[in-house]
Amino acid sequence: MKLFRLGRKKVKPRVFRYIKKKRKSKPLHFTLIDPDKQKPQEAAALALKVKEWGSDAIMVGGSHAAQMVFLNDTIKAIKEKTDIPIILFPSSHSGISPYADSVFFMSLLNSRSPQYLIEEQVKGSVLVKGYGLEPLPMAYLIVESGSMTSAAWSGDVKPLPREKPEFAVAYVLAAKYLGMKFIYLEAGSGAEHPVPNEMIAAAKKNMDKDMFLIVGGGIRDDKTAREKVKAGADIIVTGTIAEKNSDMLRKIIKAIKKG
Ligand code: 1GP
Repeated sequence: MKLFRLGRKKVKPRVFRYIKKKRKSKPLHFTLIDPDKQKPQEAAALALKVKEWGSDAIMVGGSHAAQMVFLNDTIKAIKEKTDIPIILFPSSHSGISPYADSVFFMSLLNSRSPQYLIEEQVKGSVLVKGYGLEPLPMAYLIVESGSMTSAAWSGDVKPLPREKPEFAVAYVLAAKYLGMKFIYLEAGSGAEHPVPNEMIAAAKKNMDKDMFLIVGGGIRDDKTAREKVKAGADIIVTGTIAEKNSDMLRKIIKAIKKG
């Protein structure tokens, strides 16, 4: 089949509109589920729980390329249990599944490797079109967080120094001028320190009104989540805390929704 014939149906920006509409009233919380970490049915049960607690979307992905079969089965199981939007968060083109609603079509802008800057995207673009997935254009930026995280190591990253928000701003401006709608400041899963508030504030100040700032990595309590929202985050992502302390996750979501 010729490439231009793939996915001819026009993809509606449903998830983008959903995020935009929800953000008008409150900041958002996304739950990251790594398909390698639990069985599909457990992931589905978690998705159902977090939706009840007010989480706005499920991101599915991880730093290690999950086996396709786990990825697909996890997404299908989540879909059976809940109607919460499922956004792929792929670490390579093999993290793209036809069963999701949309995909963070992301470039790891502070990677030193062309693989994460553009090569995986070139391979993935054909899948996104063929599967009819809604792409959400995102700049992914990894911030120093105390020690080497899997994301920084696997992505061959030059992490943004914590004390230099101006470096982050330069990347944010580049992403804005390239037309990206989401900026993800990432400390890395299980990070020792989350993204600094000053960096969040500086990034947000330099973004357009129709752009969204995502912050994640190492957010383990409600006070920290609230601080990040106050500093300017539109969307907070948590992953690890769901496995460790679901009561705290509930508190985190509540704190984010206070605005
Ligand atoms: C990783 O930012 C996310 O991409 C989530 O991090 O697991 O530390 O919550 P945590």
